[in-house]
Amino acid sequence: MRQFPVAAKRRFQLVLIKPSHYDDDGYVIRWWRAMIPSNSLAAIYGIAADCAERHVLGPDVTIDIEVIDETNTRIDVAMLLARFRRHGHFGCIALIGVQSNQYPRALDIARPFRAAGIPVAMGGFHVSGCLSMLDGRAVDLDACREMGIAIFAGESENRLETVLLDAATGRLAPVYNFMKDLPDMQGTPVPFLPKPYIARTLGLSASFDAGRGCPYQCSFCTIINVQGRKSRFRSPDDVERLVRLNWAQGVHKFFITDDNFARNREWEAIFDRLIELREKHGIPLGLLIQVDTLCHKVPNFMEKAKRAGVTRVFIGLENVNPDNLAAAKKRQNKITEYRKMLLAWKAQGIMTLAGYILGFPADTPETIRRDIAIVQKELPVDVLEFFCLTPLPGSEDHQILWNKGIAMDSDLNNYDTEHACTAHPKMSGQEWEAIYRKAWSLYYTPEHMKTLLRRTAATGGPMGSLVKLLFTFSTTDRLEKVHPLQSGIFRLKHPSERRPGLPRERSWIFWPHFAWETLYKHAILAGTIGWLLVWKTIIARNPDARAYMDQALTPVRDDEDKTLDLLTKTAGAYAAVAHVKKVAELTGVRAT
Ligand code: B12
Ligand code: SF4
Repeated sequence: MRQFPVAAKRRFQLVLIKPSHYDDDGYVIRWWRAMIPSNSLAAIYGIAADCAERHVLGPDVTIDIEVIDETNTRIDVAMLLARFRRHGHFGCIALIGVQSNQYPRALDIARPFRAAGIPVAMGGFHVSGCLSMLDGRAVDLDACREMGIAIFAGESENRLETVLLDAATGRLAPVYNFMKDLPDMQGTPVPFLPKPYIARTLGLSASFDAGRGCPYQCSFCTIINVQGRKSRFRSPDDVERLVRLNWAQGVHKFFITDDNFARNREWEAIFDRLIELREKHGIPLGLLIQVDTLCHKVPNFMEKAKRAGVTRVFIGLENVNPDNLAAAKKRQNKITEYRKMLLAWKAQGIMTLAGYILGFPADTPETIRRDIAIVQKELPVDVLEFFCLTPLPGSEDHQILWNKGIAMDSDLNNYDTEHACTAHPKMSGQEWEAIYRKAWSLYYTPEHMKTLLRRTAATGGPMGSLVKLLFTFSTTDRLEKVHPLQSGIFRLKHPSERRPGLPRERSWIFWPHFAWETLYKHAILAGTIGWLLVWKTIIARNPDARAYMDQALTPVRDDEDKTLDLLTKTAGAYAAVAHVKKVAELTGVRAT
């Protein structure tokens, strides 16, 4: 717990909790070490620490800040209740960055604190998305009102202190709605977490959002309706400040969480500053960024990304069928550009991770199998991540279904992009979820993992890093039944953390089962890592490794519209190629 000492008479207890959610058996998803740190927590911690340093509750009040990320830490409710009692309930439980799938768990966490009369506030994408797109009560927001939890919609830069003041004076409002007033980010407190909290995640990396907002209009997206379509950004000075703050505690790897860093209006100035920090000041930056499929067309973007220290890039590929992309209003994704873009990242030696959504209107189990095979053979992408198309509260898709009264899953815990939450025109819910689960093993076959290692060896990419990713992405859904983005090392469970309403398992059944499950999973994990390391060594030592070539690595050719399955297997692909040719004819620019 961080304390900000002065000659204080009172100590305000601010407990920042990022809730996890329940797995399919009803247990909280929690790990000894979670995979990725929570940027929402880092953002609020930075703002709260600034409030504490400025003594926003008065000169005689110290703010004690505690951070709990439930994906890696068990919430000790009894200990927290005792602490609040010691401080005369002077404080607040802040439920941070609550997504729709985490909303039921967040309410369950809040219950004992509200019962004890402790102020509780909640923010994040569920409440913000609902207030942005729906009537202010949907979906399930009345549960907060009934329990007396303050809802905070919008962004808390320059606003958190209002909430803290209200909590300190026992006057928390039911709703704080700033959705129509998105703040500028420049000069605001930067995201930051002290090292002991970062150490509870793997790889000692931190995170920050260099900007918010995306210009596109994908119908499944919540981000544009919560953070807006206009690009807002931190200044290069802000970014330097947070890099130096982290470097001072030995942290130099960052996940830049902008949904589309290529559309951050300040991307170049930010990269330039990061390049300076890396090349002139010797900070060994390692960065993961998220971009769109047209980023290779932004002059200098990829070259500067490399120099700034980007080692991994996440791309919202989403699908290879243009009919599906059009249905989701994701028209900026041009399948005719996919190979150029992915080859350009390969040329920089940067690994690509692509999101792939299953359950668009034209999808069936058969077309999904076909499309995964096309990706394996023809696209030089390293890691593919699958998601079920989900009407996330806050998205246009959800708003349309809600307003039309079309049935959707009433359990928000399932809105984790791993479950079928509404009907599909061509697949039953079971078929959809079955092909989602199957997709992981269809892509991560032993043969394809060897191919990915060969491609990386041939292009001089980081093989050790690829092994780590393949290990995680090939095993997590199969063994843990959760998405790799929610994963970690050594799954922890406790009988007391089962979802209310489900029976509590007896200890003599629960613990032997847990021990057996853990042993079994770790035996498979050990086998997989061993297998990957053996193949990495064999492939890396092959004297012909650099000469390896296959369809995916082949440079883009003019006749691909006739030879590639990617461009010939669907009516949408034909139309996309015809469109590119027509534009080329009219403008005189080469078609492929
Ligand atoms: C980085 C990220 C991740 C990271 C880290 C998680 C995190 N939240 O930091 C990782 C990779 C782990 C991740 C995983 C997942 N994610 Co994610 N993630 C994001 C992303 C890109 C950025 C989050 C972020 O840092 N935003 C910036 C912060 C500052 O914004 P914020 O959280 O909204 O917080 C601000 C305000 O809301 C407010 N606020 C927030 N909480 C509180 C509390 C109080 C009391 C107050 C006063 C104010 C307040 O103040 C903050 C500062 O202004 C968002 C999209 C986005 N643009 O936000 C998706 C997003 C949050 N993720 C989403 C999803 C679905 C997931 C997964 C379920 C995907 C999966 N199947 O694995 C998992 C869940 C795992 C988990 N444990 O969270 C969805 C949630 C949609 C929804 N309606 O629920 C989003 C919106 C993306 C999308 N597809 O639409 N994610
Ligand atoms: S490109 Fe990404 S962030 Fe932008 S609207 Fe589409 S899904 Fe949302």
